[in-house]
Amino acid sequence: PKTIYLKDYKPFGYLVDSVDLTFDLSPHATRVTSRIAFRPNPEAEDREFFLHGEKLKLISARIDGNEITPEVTPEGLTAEAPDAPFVWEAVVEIDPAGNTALEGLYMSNGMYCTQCEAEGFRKITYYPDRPDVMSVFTVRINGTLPVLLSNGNPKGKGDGWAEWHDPWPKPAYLFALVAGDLVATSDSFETVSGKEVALNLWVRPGDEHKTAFGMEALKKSMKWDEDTYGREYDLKVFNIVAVDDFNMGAMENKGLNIFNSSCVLASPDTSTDMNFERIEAIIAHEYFHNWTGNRITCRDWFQLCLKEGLTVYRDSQFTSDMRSAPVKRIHDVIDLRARQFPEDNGPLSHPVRPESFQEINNFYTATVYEKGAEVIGMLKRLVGDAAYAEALDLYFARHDGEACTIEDWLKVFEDVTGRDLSQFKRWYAQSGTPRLKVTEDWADGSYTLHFEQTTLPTPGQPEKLPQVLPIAVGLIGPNGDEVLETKVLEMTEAQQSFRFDGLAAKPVPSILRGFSAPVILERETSSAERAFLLAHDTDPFNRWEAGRSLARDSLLKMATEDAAPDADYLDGLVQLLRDDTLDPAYRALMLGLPGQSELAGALAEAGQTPDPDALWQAAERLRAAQAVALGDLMMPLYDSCRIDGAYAPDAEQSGKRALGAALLRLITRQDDGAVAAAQYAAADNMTLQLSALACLLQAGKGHAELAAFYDQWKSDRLVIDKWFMLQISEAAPEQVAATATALTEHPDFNWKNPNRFRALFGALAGHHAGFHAAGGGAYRLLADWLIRLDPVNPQTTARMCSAFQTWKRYDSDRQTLIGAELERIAATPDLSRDTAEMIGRIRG
Ligand code: B3K
Ligand code: ZN
Repeated sequence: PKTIYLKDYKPFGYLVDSVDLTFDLSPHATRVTSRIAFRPNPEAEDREFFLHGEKLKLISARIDGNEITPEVTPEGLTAEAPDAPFVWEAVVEIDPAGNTALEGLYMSNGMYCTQCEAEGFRKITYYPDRPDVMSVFTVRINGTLPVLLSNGNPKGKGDGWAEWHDPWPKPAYLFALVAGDLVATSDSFETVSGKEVALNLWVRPGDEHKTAFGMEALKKSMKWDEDTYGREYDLKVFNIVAVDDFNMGAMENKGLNIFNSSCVLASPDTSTDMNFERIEAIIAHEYFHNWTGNRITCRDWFQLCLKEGLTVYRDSQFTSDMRSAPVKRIHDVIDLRARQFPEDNGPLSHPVRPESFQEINNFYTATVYEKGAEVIGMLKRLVGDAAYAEALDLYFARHDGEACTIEDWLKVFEDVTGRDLSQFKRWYAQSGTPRLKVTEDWADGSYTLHFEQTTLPTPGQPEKLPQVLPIAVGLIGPNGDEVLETKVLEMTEAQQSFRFDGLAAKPVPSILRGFSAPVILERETSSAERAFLLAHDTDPFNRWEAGRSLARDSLLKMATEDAAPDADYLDGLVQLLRDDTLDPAYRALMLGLPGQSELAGALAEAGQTPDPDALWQAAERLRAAQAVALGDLMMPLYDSCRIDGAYAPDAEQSGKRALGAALLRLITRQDDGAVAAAQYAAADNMTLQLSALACLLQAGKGHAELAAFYDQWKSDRLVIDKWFMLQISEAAPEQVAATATALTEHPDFNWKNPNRFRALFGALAGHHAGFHAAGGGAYRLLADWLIRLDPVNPQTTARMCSAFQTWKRYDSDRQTLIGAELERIAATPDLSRDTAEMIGRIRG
């Protein structure tokens, strides 16, 4: 397979003035007729006329009306084109019903839909399928299905046809088409300048009761983007469609967002509070792309973080505004550590802006998205809120309608602030998570913090240079009062010290408040000092972090030295949970423990070999100790989490239910599941039903409930995904592989559906002790199924390969077992480019 490099970028030889497409829909033989107006690109040197095209049957091709015979390869075609404006016309035939890869035009439950990002449009027709080629599209759909949708505004429709026109130039990856027997929930939004926008959320008949929340989220997002970023919507209609078979979460096609049904459909009886929050965020994310991604797009796919990092950053701001900002920040950091840190510190490590790839779909990663968003958060912290707002205004004004680069993005900040951001740019170019070591000095009223940053070598990057780190710091006096409010220290050197004078007593530092930079903080401190911060830190993130690091250290000592649970941690936890002034959501987070994989990573970083069983036992013991420490507090607190009145998926109610669920986990350890069974029986929403069932399963009970749950929900795919997932994630480690194997034989294991495949195998890979259980049964099972899925759906297969990315952390037996599975996958004949690249990188 060919490697593509950022440094080789060249503009396309032609510009596209307009694209006219006609689709004659037919499941196995859809005809696509294209009429494309090209003209030489004055900015380009090379005038080669190459159009991408894959899996297309070329029926005819014309240039300016004259039939031609282009040179066709599996990747595309080349033709002799004039050095003057001309019209290209082609007719191709495609097979949507046979398209199981779910890229290009495909069918899901009798409905046609598309997924073009990143390079799927080339499976629809011949085209310069690259994001810097932007054009205006007009689409005609001929088909017998009642609803026929494409991008932009409706132009006309009649019996068996519909026409759409999108006035905004766009790259082909934002093209979309949907045709199906669909019903809409409709509403409208009046934009800030008084324009009426028709909003539709399209679903399959039977799903109408799950649309209300998504529609509200859309309206909130539209309003928020006007209020916060001054961004107004720019078409007469905004359509969202829910699809059951989809490779990822959702897609921001211009005016026609397509969503995995799991990321848009919601109702209290079938969705958890977490589902609701996620749906609200994804709807916002896709909507926000209308400006950050669509109006201003990426010059090439190396610039993916330009739209994704910024849009994730924007959706996290939105969630912080809609819900609790500290809780959102903590959730984001938990997620970053769980998904991005292992990526950045293993064989798949790559810069936020990668410099090469074989298959771009493999780079829709936590690094590009979430680290990309962290980088923007740091930039905002460094320049301040006002300059950030000004820079964004300039970005929109200067680049609207363009395909841009990270250089363009940073330049607006440089122009607004006069800062030189060349060092900051390393955040885009250097991979790996910086480690920040802190030591301190205290003498005569002066307190000094010494910082040292290092980043370990990563694939292709043996040497690392110092990065700009905004380190938010506060100081707390011995009596618990803050003596220095949050101040952002700007670290630019490998080693740097900051002094604070005129202090009456040696303070306790609160470092990296709000997780002001995505680094690994290394600081030797006593658990007493952490407990002090847990009690007194005014920064809600660092207060949580103090508890988290106490729990982490305690678990690591328990796992490696057979230590007892840390008493400071347990005391601090009890104090916090007693504190009714604290948000229940926040207290629920305090009860959480660092994930098993995160602990394994921490041990590996410290040069030790993690033992999954020991880590599992440690967590079990610490949970038991939490329950004992909380003792009599648990039941009244659990009772206080009960909600009288109607269910609402808002921050307040979700917070209470989250705390109730965390407590129920502990209570179930002591009461054999009595309270959980009662909660299950009384539950009138999915959040309570599922959390009760999870507790019961974890306690080795709940068989009757599990069967009843299946019976109740067997016709709801999204709930049955949860049923698959839960049985694995709540199984005891030694039962995980067998449970998963049995579930693969269940008649509902429709493995070609990505949600179902991920429900089962995501849960398998996510159960640390179960996945790594001795013997390697889980490794083998996953590898078997990756091999089976690859020819059907390379994208989903490749994504799931990352379950193996941490394999070098483990002991030699496990490494041998995983290594053999990786080798077996690699040796599979005709492995997809997607999976081959991933396995190749993971093997290193
Ligand atoms: N831009 C899409 C992701 C496309 C993934 C292609 N493999 C969704 C999003 O980030 O909003
Ligand atoms: Zn996105």
